[in-house]
Amino acid sequence: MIGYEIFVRSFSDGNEDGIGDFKGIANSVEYFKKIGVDLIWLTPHFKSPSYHGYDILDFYSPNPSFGSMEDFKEMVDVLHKNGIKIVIDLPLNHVSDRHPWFKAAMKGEKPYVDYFLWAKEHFDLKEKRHWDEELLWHERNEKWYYGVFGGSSPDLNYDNPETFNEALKIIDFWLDAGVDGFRFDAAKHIFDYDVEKGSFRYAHDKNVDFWQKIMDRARSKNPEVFAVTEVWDDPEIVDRYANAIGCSFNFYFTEAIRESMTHGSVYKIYDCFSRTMGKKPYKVSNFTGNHDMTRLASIITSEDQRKVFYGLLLTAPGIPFIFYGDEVGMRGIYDPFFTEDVIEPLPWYASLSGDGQAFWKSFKYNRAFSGVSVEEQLSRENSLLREVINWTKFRKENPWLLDAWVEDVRHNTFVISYSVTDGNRGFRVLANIAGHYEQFDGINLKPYEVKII
Ligand code: ACG
Repeated sequence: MIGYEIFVRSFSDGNEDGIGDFKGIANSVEYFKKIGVDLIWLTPHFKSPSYHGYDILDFYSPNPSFGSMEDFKEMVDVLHKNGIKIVIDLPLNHVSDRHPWFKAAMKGEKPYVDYFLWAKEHFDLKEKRHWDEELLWHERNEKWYYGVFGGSSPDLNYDNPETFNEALKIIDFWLDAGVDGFRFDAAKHIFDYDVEKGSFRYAHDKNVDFWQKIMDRARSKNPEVFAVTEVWDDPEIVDRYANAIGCSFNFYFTEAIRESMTHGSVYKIYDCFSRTMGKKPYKVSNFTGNHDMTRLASIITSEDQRKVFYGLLLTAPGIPFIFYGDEVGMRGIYDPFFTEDVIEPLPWYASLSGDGQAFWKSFKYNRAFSGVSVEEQLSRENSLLREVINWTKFRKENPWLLDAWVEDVRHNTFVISYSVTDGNRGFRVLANIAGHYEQFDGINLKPYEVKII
C-alpha cells in the first residue's frame, strides 16, 4: 500500500472553476495508477470558512467548492473500482467559531455550553503554546474559551460524554458514506489542558484511551478500517498512540533524512532507522512531507539526492506516503502565517494551463516551464517522477514490506545500510547520500546510488 496526501483545493479541477474538487480527483485515477499510489488521504473536505478547512462548520456536509455529497460518493466509487482506498482527515479536536454548537454555547444554550472549555479563575489566560507564541485562551463578549489552534477554532470538551457521542456519530456517518478510514488530526491535543492546575499539559494516557474507544467503534463497523494518527512528537510518544490506532506518521523519518542530506552525514538516518523501524505492533508510516512543513524539494535541492530519499522511503517497512506534488519536485517554503506557500496547485502542464489545472492561488514557488510539472517530468528520461515510478513498482513487487521491520542498521559517514525482513523474506539496502563513489562492507556504490542485495 502506498499513500498519497491530497490538498483537495490544489489537486485537480473537474468543473472549470479553478478550484480542485472531488470530480477532479475521480478524473485523476489514471495518474494514481501510473505513479503507483493506492491509498488517498484527503485533507479536510467539510464545510469550512477557511481555505485549509481544518476549522469545520458542519461535519456532515462536504465543502460546496469541492462538490456535493453525491459527487463525493461518486469519487469514492471510482477510486474503489480502481482498487484505490480513501481516508479522510478528521479534526475532532476543535470546530470553527462559526459552528452552530459554538454559537449556541456563546448564547449560553444547553447542552452546547458544555461542549467547550471555559476559563476558571485560577487559569493562566496569558499562557502560550509551547512551540510558538500563540495564545491558548481567547476572549469574546467577556467570555474566555480555549482554542489551542487559535480563536477561530475553539477546542471541544471531551470530558463531556455528549461531545464524545457526537464524535462517534461522525465516525459512523463517514464509514457509512464508504470511506476506508481516517487521518486523525492533532491526536495528542484532545486532552491537552490540565483544568486542576490551570495550565497546558498533554494527558497522553487519556488521549490514547479516547482513540482506543474511537477505534473500537470504527472497527465494529468495519474490521478492516485504516487509521493513521498525526502526533508530531518524539518517537516514544508516537508509539503510544500508534499502538491504539494501528498506524502513525513517523515525523522523525522526514526530519532525519532532511537533516542528514543537508548536513552530508547519515548519522540521523541511522538513529531514526534504529529507533523507529524495529519490530512493532503497528504499521509505521514514513512520508516525504506534508502541508505543515517546507516542501522536500526546497530543502533537498539536488534531484539526485531526492531520488535517494525515495529509495529509502520505498524500501522501508509500513505504509509510505507521498505529499502531492513532491513526486514532481514541487517547491514551497513553510510560513506559519501564510501556509498557502506549501499547498500550491499541482502543476499538471509545463505552461500551467490546461484541462483540470487548479488556479485558486497564484504560483509563487512553482513557475511555468521550470521543469516542475507532471507533463515535463513524464516526458524527461531519468526525471524524479520516473524514478519515483520505478520505486513504487518495486514496492508493489514486494507487498510483504507492509508488515516488515528493519534490522542491523550500520553506517559510515555517507552510507546507510540496513536489512528489511518480515521473518520469511528480506533484503539488504545500501544507500550512498553523497555525490562521490563510496565503499561499504566491500561493496562499491556510485554517487547517490541505492543498492538492494
Ligand atoms: C495539524 C494539521 C494542521 C492543522 C491542525 C489544526 C493540526 O496538520 O494543518 O492546522 O487542525 C502542532 C500540532 C499539530 C498541527 C501542527 C500545525 N497539525 O501538534 O497537530 O501544530 C512541535 C510541537 C507540535 C507542533 C509542531 C508545529 O510538538 O505539536 O505541531 O511543533 O511545528 C520535533 C519534535 C516535535 C516538534 C517538531 C517541530 O519533531 O519532536 O515535538 O513539534 O520537532 O519543532 C490548520 C492550519 C492552521 C490553522 C489551524 C486551525 O494549517 O494554519 O491555524 O488549522
